[in-house]
Order: sequence, then C-alpha cells, then structure tokens
Amino acid sequence: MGGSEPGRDSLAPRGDSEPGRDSLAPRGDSEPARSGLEPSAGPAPDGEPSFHPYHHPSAGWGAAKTVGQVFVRERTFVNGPRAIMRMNHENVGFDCPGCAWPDDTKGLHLDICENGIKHVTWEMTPKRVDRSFFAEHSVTELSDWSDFALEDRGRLTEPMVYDPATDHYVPISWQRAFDLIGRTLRALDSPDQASFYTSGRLGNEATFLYQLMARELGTNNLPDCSNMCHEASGRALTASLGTGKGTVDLKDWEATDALFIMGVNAASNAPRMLTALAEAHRRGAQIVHINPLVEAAATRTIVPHEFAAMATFRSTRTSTLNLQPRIGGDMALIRGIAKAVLEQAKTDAKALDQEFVDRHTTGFDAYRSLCEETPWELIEHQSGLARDDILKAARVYRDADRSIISWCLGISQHEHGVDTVREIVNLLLLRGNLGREGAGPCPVRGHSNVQGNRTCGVDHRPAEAFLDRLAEVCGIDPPREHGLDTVGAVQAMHRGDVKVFVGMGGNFALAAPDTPYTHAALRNCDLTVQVSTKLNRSHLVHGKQALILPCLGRTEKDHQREGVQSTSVEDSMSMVHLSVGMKRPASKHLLSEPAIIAGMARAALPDSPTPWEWYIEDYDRIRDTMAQVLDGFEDFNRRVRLPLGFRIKQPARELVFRTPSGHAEFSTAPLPDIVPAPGTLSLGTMRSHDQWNTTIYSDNDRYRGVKNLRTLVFMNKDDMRERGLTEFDPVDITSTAKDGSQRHLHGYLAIPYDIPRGCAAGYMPEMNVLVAIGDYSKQSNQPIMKHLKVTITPTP
Ligand SMILES: Nc1nc2c(c(=O)[nH]1)N[C@H]1C(S)=C(S)[C@@H](COP(=O)(O)OP(=O)(O)OC[C@H]3O[C@@H](n4cnc5c(=O)[nH]c(N)nc54)[C@H](O)[C@@H]3O)O[C@H]1N2
Ligand SMILES: Nc1nc2c(c(=O)[nH]1)N[C@H]1C(S)=C(S)[C@@H](COP(=O)(O)OP(=O)(O)OC[C@H]3O[C@@H](n4cnc5c(=O)[nH]c(N)nc54)[C@H](O)[C@@H]3O)O[C@H]1N2
Ligand SMILES: [Mo]
Repeated sequence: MGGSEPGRDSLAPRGDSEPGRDSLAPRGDSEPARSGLEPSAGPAPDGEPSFHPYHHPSAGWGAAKTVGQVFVRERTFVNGPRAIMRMNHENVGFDCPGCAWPDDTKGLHLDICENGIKHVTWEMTPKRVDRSFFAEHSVTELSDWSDFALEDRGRLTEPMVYDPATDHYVPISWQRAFDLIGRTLRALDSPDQASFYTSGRLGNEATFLYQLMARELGTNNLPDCSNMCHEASGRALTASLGTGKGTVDLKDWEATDALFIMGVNAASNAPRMLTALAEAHRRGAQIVHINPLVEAAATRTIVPHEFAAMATFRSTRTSTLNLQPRIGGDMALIRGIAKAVLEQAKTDAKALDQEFVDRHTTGFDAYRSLCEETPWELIEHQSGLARDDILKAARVYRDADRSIISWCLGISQHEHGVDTVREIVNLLLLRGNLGREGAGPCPVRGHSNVQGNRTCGVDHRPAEAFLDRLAEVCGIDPPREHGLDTVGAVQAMHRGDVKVFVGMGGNFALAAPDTPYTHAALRNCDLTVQVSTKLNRSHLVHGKQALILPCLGRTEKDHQREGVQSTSVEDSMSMVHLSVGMKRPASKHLLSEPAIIAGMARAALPDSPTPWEWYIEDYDRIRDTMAQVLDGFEDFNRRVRLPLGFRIKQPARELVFRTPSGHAEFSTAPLPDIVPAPGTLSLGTMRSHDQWNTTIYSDNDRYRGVKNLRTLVFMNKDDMRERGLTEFDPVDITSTAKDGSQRHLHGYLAIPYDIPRGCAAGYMPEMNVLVAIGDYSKQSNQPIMKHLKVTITPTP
C-alpha cells in the first residue's frame, strides 16, 4: 500500500473558500490527477478507478480475503488473530470498538465481522507517531498529507503541544498539559466559553466523569456525535413513547415475523446484522429493505462464522422485498402503508389492534383522518414508489403478527427526520407492535458506545431529574440552561463565543458539516485539545494553542493503582457489559481516558469536591457513584459482571410511557415536499465499505463494485444521459443551501448506479464541503447530510 508518503492531497477544500494552510497543497503537481480534481481522504489508489456492479453474497470469502490483507498491512499477523479471538467475549475480552450492534446472546465464539477486524487491527498497528516524527514534519507540511496518510502513520505515543514559533508539535509532560488546560479554562469569562465534544467510542465510566467535569465547571456544552446521527431518533422516540431508545433486543429479532430495514447499509456498517437477517430468512420471516440503493445486505450473505457455508460458498437470502424510495421519501411510504392498513381495517377488524390503540395510545383518530386525507397520488409522488409496491409492503406488515422496524442514518439525517421516525412509531402502534416479543422500533446506533454516552450524561439538553440526582450525589451545582450541540458549538466558535474546544476522541474537523467553516471555527479558538489514538485532521486544524493527548485504545490493558481496570459500554439494544483490554499499550506514556479527564478536571477545578484521583485508582468507585445517579444502574458493579452484562429497562417496552399523556402518542405531521426541483438532484452522503467515518482504509467500496475511487458520485443513468454524461465523466457538483449560498466540488467522476431518478450519492467526509452549516433540521438540529440540493454538470 502506498499513501503514507507526504505530498498527498489533503481533503481540505482549496483556494477560493479558505486561504488557510490546508489549501497550500499544490494539488496535482506531485502526481497526475488520480480520480477527480478534488482531493480525497483516501490513500493513493493502487491502480485505475474501476466500477463493476457487485453480484456476490455479502461477507464470505471477499471479507475473509480483506481480513488477511489487513493483518498483513498492519503487520499484526500474530497479534491480530489472537486479539480477534478475545473480542466480544463475555466479560473476558474487549468490546469491539466498531459498531454498536449487540453481541450474540448465545455467547457465540466468533461473533466478529470483517469491518470489526479492520477496526481492531487499525488500533493494534505496530507503527508509531513519536516525537521524532513531529520534529521531522511541520504542521504546515502535514496539512498536505491525505487523511489516510495521517492515520496510517500509526499510534500517537506522548502528549504534544503546538509551538507556533517553529510550526511543529513538541513534547510536553502530562502535568504541564493539564496545567495549560486548567489555566485556560479558569481564565474564561464564563464556563460556556468552553465546549466538550464526545465521539461515541468513549466508555461509560469516562463518559460519566467527562460530563461531571463539564457540569462542575458550569456548562452543558456537550456536543457529541449523536448530534450528527441519531438525535432525530432520540427526539422522536421520546415524544412518541417517552424513551429515547429502541425497545427491542436480539431475542426479538429472533422471534419476529417481519423486519423492515430502512436507510442502513448493514453489510458495511453493522455487518453482524447479516447473521440476524440470514437467520430470520431461514425461519421464514419476511424482510423488507427500504433504501434508494439496493445495498449488499438486501441480497444474499454467507454468514461469517458458518465455516461449512464458507467452504461450500453457500449463501442465504437476506431479503424478501426491496423498495427503492427517493431520497427523503420514507415518510410518505410509511404513511402509505398506514393508509393501506387503515383501509383494510374497514372490512377486516384484524388489520388493526384496536384494543392496543384504545388502551395505550392517544391521538389515533386524528392520525386516521390524516391518513385518509392524504391522497395516494401525493404518497406516490413523494415516496417515488408506485401504489402497488407500497401495497406489497403493507401486505407484509398486515400479515405479520410481530414486526420490527429498524433504521439508521438514511432516516435520521434529514430535515424531517423526527417526523419520519414518529411516523414509523405510528405505524407500529396501529398493530400493537410494541411491548411484546418480536415487535418494536429499533434504531441501529453508530459508534460502539454512542448510546452509552447519552445514558451516562453526555447530553446538551439534560433532564432536570438527572441534574437533580447529579447535584445530590456528587455535591455539585450543575447549570440548568441547555448547552450547545455540534452545530451550535461550531457556530459559537466561529463567532468567537466559544474559545476552548476539547475533543474526547473523534475527528471533529472532518466529521462536522461545512468543512471550511468548521475549520475556521476551530482555528478561531484559544485552545483546542484532542484526545486521540491516531493522528488526524483535527490535530492540524487547531486553535491558537493546541494539545494532542494520546490515550489507550480499547484493546489495551489499563493498569491503575488497584490493578487492571475494565470499562463498560452499552450497545444499540441497551445491553451494558464490560470491556477489558488485553494488549500491552502502544506506548508507556499513554494514559487512559478516565485518567486524562481526571487530570484536566483537577487542573481546572483545584477545589473540586470530586475525588478525581481516587476514582482513577479503581473504576469500581466510579461505577458506585454512577449507580446512584443513573436510572437503571442499580447494583452496577455486580450486574455488569454477569455473563453478557445487563439490560437497561426500557419503560416503553413494559408499556409504561413517560409522555405528557402517559400514553404512546400518535403524531400528525404533514408530509413534507421532498421532490427535487426540475434540474436539481437530491444528494446523500454516506460511507464506503472500507472506511470508519473519517478513517479511510482504502479507496475501494467492494459491495458497490468500486475500486480505487472515492471522489465519485453515483447517479441514475437517465439523469446522466440528460446531462450528456457517461461513466467516469468528470462533473462539478454545486449545493445550494437554504440561505441561497452555494458550495462546490469539482471533477468528481459520475458512476451510473441503480438509484431512483433525481437522486445521487457520494462519500462522507469529503462531501461535507457541500453541507452548509446553516442546513440543519429544525426538528433535531441535525445537519442535513442525506439530502443536499445539488446541481451536477459536466466539468468544463
Ligand atoms: N464499517 C463501518 N461501520 C460503521 C461506520 C463506518 O463508518 N464504517 N460508522 C458507524 C456510525 S458512527 C454510524 S452512525 C453507522 C452509520 O450506518 P449507515 O446509516 O448505514 O451509514 P451510511 O453509510 O451513511 O449509509 C446510509 C444508508 O442510508 C441510505 N439512504 C440514504 N438516503 C436515504 C433515504 O432518504 N431513505 C432511505 N430509506 N435510505 C437512505 C443509503 O443508501 C445508505 O445505505 O454505522 C456505524 N458503523
Ligand atoms: N457528510 C456526512 N458527515 C458525517 C456523517 C455522514 O453520514 N455524512 N456521519 C456523522 C456521524 S453519524 C458521525 S458518528 C460522525 C463521526 O465523527 P467522529 O466520531 O468525530 O469521527 P471518527 O471518524 O469516528 O473519529 C476517528 C478518530 O477517533 C480517534 N480514536 C479512535 N479510537 C479512539 C479511542 O479509543 N479513544 C479516543 N479518544 N480516540 C479514538 C482516532 O484518533 C481517529 O482519528 O461523523 C458525522 N459526519
Ligand atoms: Mo454515527
């Protein structure tokens, strides 16, 4: 693999938008244009871009081959497989740092997937970024490297501080780093001039300490990656059901009659779902995939741990019906299914669970009227689907005794994400698909502990009851006014209202919308602090003062005074369990995340009543405090050590609704008009198979048939023809924001793809250049990353 050499293109946009140092890259001088004119986050391509639609089952040998290549590339051929055997094992191993899909309840011994393995080996690499590396490369020079090249240099080894005189990062002791943070925070006019970001990898114990530190300082400025993924789901479920989470678990997946899988690329982003889909298909469950793209999980799979199937190439179907709505058309589709169910209920009482509706819900009559009043023509036009196809899905739903509806970013990252998730709940309520085995709503969360972060207090809109308990147990006086979320924090930094940014993991500079704007915002800070495992863009786009604080990864042993420590995580289905690292740390100078937080907190709050140092000696002590503050964490230390851990009770699962009415509440939002204006397209940004958010493993996207190319745009062939485009023609993409401002990408290559007319798709994080900071949903404040309004024209 090439790509680690300097001089690669940086992702950061060039020239016109921002004169910062990202744009110094003399793009294309050192190398001939690879794919397009715009830089990509990926490595140098191995060869020419190619596109051949993929017709094989997902997982299987393609995945096995990639895993072998990953071990070789990361030079972890001995340690890699050994670590994998310890992953996702009941309480003796570490939790896969990849996605939030739950572990197999039967304690399956190879409950792993290709992308989880990539993720673990990425962290386990023997390559190191040490002080000599930083002495050799200035920040200006590193800014020209690709994002792949930055992370590919390996693990960070010691704390570093930016030296403006030389433009290099130089070593700093942990204590001096903490002192700098403490001094800067104490000098602020108000604690609200600081913001504390969390990426969803952070364990529960560290999360609890992190929010405690922020609130003790006096701010609720706790933006997190949930603000960009499932904020809409949380808001919708809270409004409808009085809980911010899904209500189903894996046992429900095993018992359900019908699965509706909406807006998720499971084969790449939650690959262990493939096992559940294959199993469901084998026992005759119906599986309906709803996605503008027919993703790999919507065809066939070879179940990863079934060796006989691997040997004989025997695949299992994972779909019984695929529907391809237009981008943003899901709400209309769900409305159509509900309308069909209600129409049938006029002659067939069994179509509707009237008893459930009467007993447990409010607002049914208004919702029924709304469905009746919504004409089929509108539903067809807005969903982009023919009535007959919608009726097929309605039939599946009506014939199933138990249904689960599952979704991810294809539903949430929209202007109307909250309304759409509420519409999903409406549909479930009609047939009493809640509070019983095999039925309910099931958002698929992203990062491995993103759900646990919220549960343990990272929330810019904390509930009063939670703050009361925190105040009482921890003896602090937490602020009551809501804090800033991701978009709010970027805007506040841009204005100069927030002067300190702390990132607990993640890569904010690339993950957040409107890349040039976000970069300007970060540069405007007095101090940026990034707690990270690997070098990334957020270290190079920094404040006037900047720190890189390297931490232990999840695979690594965490030694503290009272012995080796474990941390806990919560998966997508509310299971909380322990994770214990087993590898020797990448460097002896690394600290654990809880220890880094405690160090920052003590420096910023010298008189704090919180026993920060004592907590770090033994994380059981943190858990004892958490047990007193958090709902559902009673007896935390004992229960988290049970095989498989414990499940946090979901009141809605027990048909207890903490809503104003005490019932599940139907919603009656009008259908939005999401059809693109003539000449424009709706563009969604998404992940390739070979990336983890801003971490790019290669320029390939196996299941979509793409090799050596990230600067691409998937288009309907008729939309291409209309623009005089053929495969691989370079195009310019212009997005128009709500405020009329425009953003551009040049020289992306057009790929004809099976996607509805009027729709287009390409990769994040590169396409964040097109997402205007002001284009967030009014319902959730989530950036609208799945529905950009764009024009696409041939590059002149
Ligand atoms: N390997 C790997 N795993 C990951 C991640 C990763 O980067 N790599 N990221 C993790 C994180 S943080 C998250 S949040 C999740 C993200 O998991 P996904 O939600 O699968 O993420 P995306 O790649 O953005 O894919 C969005 C899917 O929604 C579809 N879609 C787009 N617009 C619409 C629409 O309007 N309607 C419908 N019905 N579908 C639509 C797209 O075609 C695509 O299949 O994955 C997690 N798991
Ligand atoms: N256009 C567009 N933008 C998007 C999205 C989209 O679909 N479209 N998706 C959004 C979503 S859902 C999300 S979740 C965000 C992702 O946003 P983030 O969570 O901010 O980004 P990641 O790429 O997951 O972060 C990768 C970095 O995490 C650090 N890291 C890895 N492991 C650890 C660890 O154990 N501890 C610590 N402290 N650091 C670690 C490494 O340094 C690595 O460089 O992106 C969002 N941005
Ligand atoms: Mo996410």
